[in-house]
Amino acid sequence: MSIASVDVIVTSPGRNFVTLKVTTSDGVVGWGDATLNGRELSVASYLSDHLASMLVGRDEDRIEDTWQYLYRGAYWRRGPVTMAAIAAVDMALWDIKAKKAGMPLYQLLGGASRDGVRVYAHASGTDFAALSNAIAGYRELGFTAVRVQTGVPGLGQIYGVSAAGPGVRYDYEPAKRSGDRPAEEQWDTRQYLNHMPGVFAKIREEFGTDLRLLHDGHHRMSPIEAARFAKDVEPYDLFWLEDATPGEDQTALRLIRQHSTTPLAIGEVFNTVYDYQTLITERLIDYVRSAVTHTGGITAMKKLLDFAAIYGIRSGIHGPTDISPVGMAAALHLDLAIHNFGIQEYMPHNEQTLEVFRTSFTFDKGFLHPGDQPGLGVELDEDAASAFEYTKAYLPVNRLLDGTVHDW
Ligand code: KDG
Ligand code: MG
Repeated sequence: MSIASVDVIVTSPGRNFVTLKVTTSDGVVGWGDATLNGRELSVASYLSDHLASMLVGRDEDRIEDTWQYLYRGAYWRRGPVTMAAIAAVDMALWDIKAKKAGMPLYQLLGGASRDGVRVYAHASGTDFAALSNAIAGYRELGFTAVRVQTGVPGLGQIYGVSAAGPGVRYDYEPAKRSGDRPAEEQWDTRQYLNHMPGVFAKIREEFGTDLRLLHDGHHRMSPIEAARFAKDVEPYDLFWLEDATPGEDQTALRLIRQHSTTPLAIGEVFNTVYDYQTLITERLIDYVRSAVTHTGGITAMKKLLDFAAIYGIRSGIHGPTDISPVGMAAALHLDLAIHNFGIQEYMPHNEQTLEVFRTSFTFDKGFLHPGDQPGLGVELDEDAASAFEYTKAYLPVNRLLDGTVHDW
């Protein structure tokens, strides 16, 4: 058998998604997620203008060989566009292989290492009352872990805080349909550093010590600011502090480590194992945050997580709404199978998205399971997808109060 056709489907059920459909000569269909938030069409073009013709006629079972063919064969390596495109092909081929085997993908990855995948929800609020309300709501739903983000006095709308007001299943969608340019937000690290530790103190007072608390710094602190923050929040026992500093500078994490025992997570903007080389071998992080969708797919992610395992570093796979249900399924199968699982991010998709992507995930008391359908367990409904046209959307740009562009 061989690959008969390769199609790229762009749909926007509330937000944009790029999905790859690979069909074999005897009609088996595999799906892959190629969504790159705010730059979707670049990956769609990479796939349809460059990779599709290279894939037709290849043996769909040769997953490793196809990965190397696309990665080494391009000469130009790495980067989010290339690695999202390779990831989509890789996911689709694993979906096909598992469907042909009649097994859920996690069985081909070694079988389940646990009964379910602990997930964390996004709790946020513009002020403490709204945040506390969101945390309480997630606890009632059974979540055992929440990421907390809150407004900072003096700043307007900031990263990670729902504008929708108090609520549990709030929709926080950072990509804005803002016409031809990104929306702009304001930032001041000093006000943030002075405000946040008190918020964690109040959360621990109100909710006790059981709840796992996570927080995302979203690349905004300098190394020394991040070291101070990590030290200041130590008494509140964070599960992790994510993206404390910008992702390019691996050695920045050394400085944070020298000053604090707050566990560190990084990697959602990384796209290969090489971005982690120093971080893993020097044990500068505790959790790998890559998305399967942006890191070359299941093949590459499994190798990355096995490498991390040698150093006692665990997984914390990226799972925001800009990872489609196909990418989320790939994460869940890996989470279930690997030994060094840490936690999985879970931002539920909206109803329109779930009409387009039919999933078989189940949620029970804070744990997700990918289901036991053969393959990834997600099917895209092409008729439903065609009702939602691509709509340009951008992640915001951040500026300091004096107008200087800052990391968002
Ligand atoms: O596309 C960017 C978002 O996925 C990102 O801002 C979300 O930081 C994020 C997270 O931790 O989910
Ligand atoms: Mg993040």
